[in-house]
Amino acid sequence: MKYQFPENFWWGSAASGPQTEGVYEGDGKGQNIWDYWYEQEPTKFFHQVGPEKTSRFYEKYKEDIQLMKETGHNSFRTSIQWSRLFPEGAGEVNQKAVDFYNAVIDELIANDIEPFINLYHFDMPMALQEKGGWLNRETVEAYVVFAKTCFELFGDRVKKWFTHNEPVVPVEGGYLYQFHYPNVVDMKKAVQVGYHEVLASAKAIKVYHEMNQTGEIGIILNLTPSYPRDENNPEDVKAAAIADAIFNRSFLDSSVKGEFPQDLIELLRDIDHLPEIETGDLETIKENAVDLLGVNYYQPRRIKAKETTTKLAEGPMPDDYFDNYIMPGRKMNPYRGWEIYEKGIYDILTNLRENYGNIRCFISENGMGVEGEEDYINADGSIEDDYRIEFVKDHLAYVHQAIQEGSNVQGYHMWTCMDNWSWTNAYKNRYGFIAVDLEQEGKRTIKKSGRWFKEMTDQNGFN
Ligand code: BGP
Repeated sequence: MKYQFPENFWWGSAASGPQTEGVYEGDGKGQNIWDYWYEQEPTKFFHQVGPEKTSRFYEKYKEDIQLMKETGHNSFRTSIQWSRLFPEGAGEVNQKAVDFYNAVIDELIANDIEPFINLYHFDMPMALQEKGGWLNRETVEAYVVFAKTCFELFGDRVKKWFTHNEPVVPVEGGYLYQFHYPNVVDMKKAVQVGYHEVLASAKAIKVYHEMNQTGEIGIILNLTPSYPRDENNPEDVKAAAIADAIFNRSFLDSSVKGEFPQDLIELLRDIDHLPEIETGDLETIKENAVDLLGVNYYQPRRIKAKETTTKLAEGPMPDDYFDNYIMPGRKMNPYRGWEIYEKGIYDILTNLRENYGNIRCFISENGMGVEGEEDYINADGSIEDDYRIEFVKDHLAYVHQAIQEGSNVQGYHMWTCMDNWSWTNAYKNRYGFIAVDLEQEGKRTIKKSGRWFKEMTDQNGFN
């Protein structure tokens, strides 16, 4: 079968400033929570490569953009590091940061690669985190200034903006399950943090539209379809709906429909965990829905009704409402511990078509992290990552099916272009189309998947 995609489909990859740039304390960059955490606990991170180095995009961006071209990109997403532009989170703009992001944007455009720019990718400036980070309402206002400054500086050339990448992750990681700084367990705080992220997003969208900018602004969400163990068991179905409300609809409904799901509101009210809301907030959220949606998809969530009574923490936790279910025989990515379920991507797109006004969307991340890719290396240094090619094809086949059925899907971005530094795995799991050799100053080599991607995008599809 031939999988042909619509004309002008966005093909490319995604990355983020903190995971690729490196150079902390260079050219005036301020500290963010990852720089700080790494300094405090370097052994927490594999391979001892921290965010101060990552993949050296700051110095190698020109070379990297050539490699993007060679691997068939017509678009590329990265983020502007808040702590690079505003070293203190607010106040003075760092001119060196302006110069750097201008140079990156111009280089992308000169190579016919459309820049997609995200504003927040887990990287709270430390100066703001010390005052509570997203818990503190002042951070929302500082974020709006940051966003407005970015639109003013780069909006003449950047036409695709995103307010957040995966806003649920700082909530889960920082305030529930301890894999992001500040590494606490407190569901009430988690709710407030999530609420402030939603509010900040709506306020940035409002500013963007008030400035009469000519592009579009959206949000990038990691959607994890929530499947009940037994569709005929009402208890399993109910548990799966709660997981869906907490992890998906919390941000999806508020971003696309401008309102929070009623079942989530009731759940939070029952445990006295509703966030602090100021007059006018809900109107701002209602009136400033996104123009387009980025969907990051890696894995589904399998859920069953609560059987175990184990408590994870003193106070309420999401897991008090459901158990995660390990489906027998499921296909796994053993390195990352994530289930590979290609049809999940189709189910998400169908849900968006049927229940979210068929909002214009694109796959903004999808990918496969693999440990020990050096085992697949050729004599010429390239990497035979056929499994990655299969992974992309299998997911794209479902994207194609959704498009045939009317889904409003505009593109597909892989995570990621260059192997890059990851929050909890450093360089253990490699995701890139292009290998980065840490022993050789970050030397780049295109993997087999990168070459395949070029052929595929040249034909705008595959067989
Ligand atoms: C997404 C993030 C990315 C990236 C990716 C891979 O959730 O948006 O920043 O890191 O996941 O996950 P990981 O690096 O944790 O394996």
